[in-house]
Amino acid sequence: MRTRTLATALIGLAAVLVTATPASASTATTLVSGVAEPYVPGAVAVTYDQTLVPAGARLSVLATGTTPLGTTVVLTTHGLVPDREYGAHVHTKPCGAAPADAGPHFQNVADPVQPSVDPAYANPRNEVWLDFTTDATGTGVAVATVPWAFGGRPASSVVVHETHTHTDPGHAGTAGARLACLNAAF
Ligand SMILES: [Cu+2]
Repeated sequence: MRTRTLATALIGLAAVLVTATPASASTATTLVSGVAEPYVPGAVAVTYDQTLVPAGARLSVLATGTTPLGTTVVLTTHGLVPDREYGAHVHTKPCGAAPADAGPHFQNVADPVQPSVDPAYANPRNEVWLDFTTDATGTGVAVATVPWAFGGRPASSVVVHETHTHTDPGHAGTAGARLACLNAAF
């Protein structure tokens, strides 16, 4: 509950800061919120499974700029299936018509072997994992902090998956089907 309150406050604060920042000023803060819909060109949030991510569900992501502590990413969801586990990660490419279009996970140190299922690379310190469990109203919150910056490298979306993220060799980083995608240029 405390995490959820903090996350809500952070997103509110970021919204104020982003709104108050002139368009010409650069800001390292990312704040995107979208309502899930079946794919159409230009959609901010896309659902690929309307049973598990109903159209109308809201997905929001906030990423801080780099601080001495690294980068923090907050994901909030509303309108998902209540009391259910989901996985989520930052992916490299934007959302597309097909779930696979978002590409692989963003990795700070790229695994030379793709797809990456080696825990040495596919782990929550080298990738941004945003797994969450919804509450009785379908609201979910996840916070991830990593000790590095995106630094302009391709990191263009958050994908919501079917299960929490696996960690065992051969399956590390996988989390079942891709249910939804939020475009967010980190
Ligand atoms: Cu993923």
